[in-house]
Amino acid sequence: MSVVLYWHPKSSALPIACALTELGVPHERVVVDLEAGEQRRPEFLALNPNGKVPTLTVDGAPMFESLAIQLWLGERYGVDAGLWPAPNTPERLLAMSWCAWSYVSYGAVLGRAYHAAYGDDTRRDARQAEIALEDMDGLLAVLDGHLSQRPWILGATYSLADLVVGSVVGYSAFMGAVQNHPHVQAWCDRVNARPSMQIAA
Ligand SMILES: N[C@@H](CCC(=O)N[C@@H](CS)C(=O)NCC(=O)O)C(=O)O
Repeated sequence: MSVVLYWHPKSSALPIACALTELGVPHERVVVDLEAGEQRRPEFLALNPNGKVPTLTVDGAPMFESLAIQLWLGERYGVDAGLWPAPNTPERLLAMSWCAWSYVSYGAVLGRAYHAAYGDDTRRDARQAEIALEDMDGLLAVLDGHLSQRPWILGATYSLADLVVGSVVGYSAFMGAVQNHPHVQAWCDRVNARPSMQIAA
């Protein structure tokens, strides 16, 4: 199976490169120069009409959206690698739930907070940034409660769910909400210490 990751090391494609590494998937990485606008070239738009990285091709067939790619990697390679739960197990349900939580629920609030705090003049809004940070804090409190009962998202052992959720939550740490949640902070540190997370950004 030929797997190609179209990425840029300083982008949301980085966690996909980390997951491919963690799972030991042989793959090729093609840098898309976002500053030069390579993502808008017709040959790239034919793979991903959104013009974004990450984009993955599998035997030439494209897929996009980080969450979809991560879930597919878990299913295709993670079960064999012992890093993703088998189908039809309670752990699989939990893994999918937390991964969606990170990209969809937490990701939406993180996006709001980011644009309100650091966006261009048309989007920056101190009050909205404050509200979004409070919302992030509320979601992190839920994750903190979960991690106060177990060391990893699925329980006793590390899994791809930790890499996925940890990438999204870890990215948001610079905004200042993570360190208020000691279990989340300690877990982020453990996730980030994995050799697979050391790909240069
Ligand atoms: N929801 C998408 C977001 C992808 C995304 O926004 N990628 C950015 C890099 S972090 C990008 O390619 N931007 C190029 C552009 O918008 O021109 C995912 O998770 O895959």
